Amino acid sequence: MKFAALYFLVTISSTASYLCGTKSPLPSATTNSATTPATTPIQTALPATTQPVTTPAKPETCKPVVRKEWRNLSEKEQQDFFTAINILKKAPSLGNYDSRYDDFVAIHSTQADNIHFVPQFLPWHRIFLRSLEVEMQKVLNQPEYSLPYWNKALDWDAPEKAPIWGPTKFGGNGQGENNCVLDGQFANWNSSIWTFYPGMTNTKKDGCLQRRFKKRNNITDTIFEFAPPEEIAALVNSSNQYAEFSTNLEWHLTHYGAHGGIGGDMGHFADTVADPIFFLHHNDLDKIWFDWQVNNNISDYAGFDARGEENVVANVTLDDIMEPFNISVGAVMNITDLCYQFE
Ligand SMILES: *[C@@H]1O[C@H](CO)[C@@H](O)[C@H](O)[C@H]1NC(C)=O
Ligand SMILES: *[C@@H]1O[C@H](CO)[C@@H](O)[C@H](O)[C@H]1NC(C)=O
Ligand SMILES: *[C@@H]1O[C@H](CO)[C@@H](O)[C@H](O)[C@H]1NC(C)=O
Ligand SMILES: *[C@@H]1O[C@H](CO)[C@@H](O)[C@H](O)[C@H]1NC(C)=O
Ligand SMILES: *[C@@H]1O[C@H](CO)[C@@H](O)[C@H](O)[C@H]1NC(C)=O
Ligand SMILES: *[C@@H]1O[C@H](CO)[C@@H](O)[C@H](O)[C@H]1NC(C)=O
Ligand SMILES: *[C@@H]1O[C@H](CO)[C@@H](O)[C@H](O)[C@H]1NC(C)=O
Ligand SMILES: *[C@@H]1O[C@H](CO)[C@@H](O)[C@H](O)[C@H]1NC(C)=O
Ligand SMILES: [Cu+2]
Repeated sequence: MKFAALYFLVTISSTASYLCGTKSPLPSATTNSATTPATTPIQTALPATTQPVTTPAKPETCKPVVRKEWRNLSEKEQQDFFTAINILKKAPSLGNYDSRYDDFVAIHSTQADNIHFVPQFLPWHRIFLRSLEVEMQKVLNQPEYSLPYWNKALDWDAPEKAPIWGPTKFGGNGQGENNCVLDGQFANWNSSIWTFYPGMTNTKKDGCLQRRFKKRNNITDTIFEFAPPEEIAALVNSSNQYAEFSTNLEWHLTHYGAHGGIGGDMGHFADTVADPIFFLHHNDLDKIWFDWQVNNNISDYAGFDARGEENVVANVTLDDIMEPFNISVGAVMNITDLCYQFE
């Protein structure tokens, strides 16, 4: 038993369109207001059950945006990331959360048990990142804006020295008893959100953005090693079957090492998205998957459900709809259909 199958009763709506050439108006909060009577503390946090609607169609015309590695961005492009995320952090929630940004935290938390240790792990996180990218384009009013990725392998032996942690960038390790992030562009962020931890009771996170670096060689403010580039190459080459590759990636140091090594919110299974570094980390994983797809088989999708006592073959197809996005797995296999590329 890897973790208990607990579910949040929350559903967050984001009616953005993720595909090329489709209109994506920012929905008004009133179309998503809660109608469910509250009976428990968790349910009082519920937004409506309205699902976003996207059309899993082939793209019309679009010029894919080009996602770049963090250190390949200009100063302005880096600042655009912080600007957009901080706008979303101040924008009103479409549900009953702290902000529009926290809606994204809640979407992941809500779905956490459906999207990990199952074949949907990679496609779900792909559409999740794309949905944030579309929101960032809207608040920046820059249709060409692209979500950067962090090539963690470049910093594998001393991840805390990566330029991404600069005091005018993401900031560094958490400080004090609560490991609160006090520097960088997200300094003094707070979130309050119901979440759960596998096998434990539902918990309310209510407080600061937290990081708690897992020390390397017991040295303060260092981060335990990530996977070096040759291990990423071996991972991409580790199987020509999606079923095996997906499992290999999810259980690889390049995935869990960043969650556990950065720690704090990133180390939490469900509310990990509370730290925006999550998006650059998972974008790196998305690129690794796409590299695999190009080298192997872009339409391969199968695998195991490893959530229970033992792994069982998962009953999945490319037609499966990913909640709450109302888009099929098949519609996200080729990133060009989602209107982005990697540099
Ligand atoms: C999901 O999208 C399909 C079209 O692809 C649409 O027919 C359906 O009504 C949508 N479902 C919801 C719940 O919005
Ligand atoms: C960074 O940009 C340069 C020049 O635009 C390009 O040659 C290089 O491949 C890019 N690096 C990465 C990691 O994409
Ligand atoms: C976060 O909460 C602390 C303690 O309640 C408060 O001092 C601080 O102003 C809050 N920060 C933001 C950005 O709301
Ligand atoms: C790590 O550091 C702590 C406190 O400085 C010390 O008590 C502990 O013994 C150290 N552990 C190792 C493995 O060196
Ligand atoms: C990938 O696997 C092939 C065949 O097993 C091998 O020839 C190649 O060297 C491997 N590449 C890497 C980067 O490990
Ligand atoms: C993805 O779709 C684009 C546009 O249809 C196509 O040119 C490209 O070959 C596809 N990629 C793969 C790996 O099949
Ligand atoms: C790619 O994967 C699909 C779906 O599993 C399968 O039908 C197809 O035969 C595979 N193609 C190759 C070349 O292995
Ligand atoms: C697989 O899922 C489909 C669609 O939900 C269902 O009809 C079918 O019975 C399932 N097969 C097995 C073996 O569970
Ligand atoms: Cu996740």
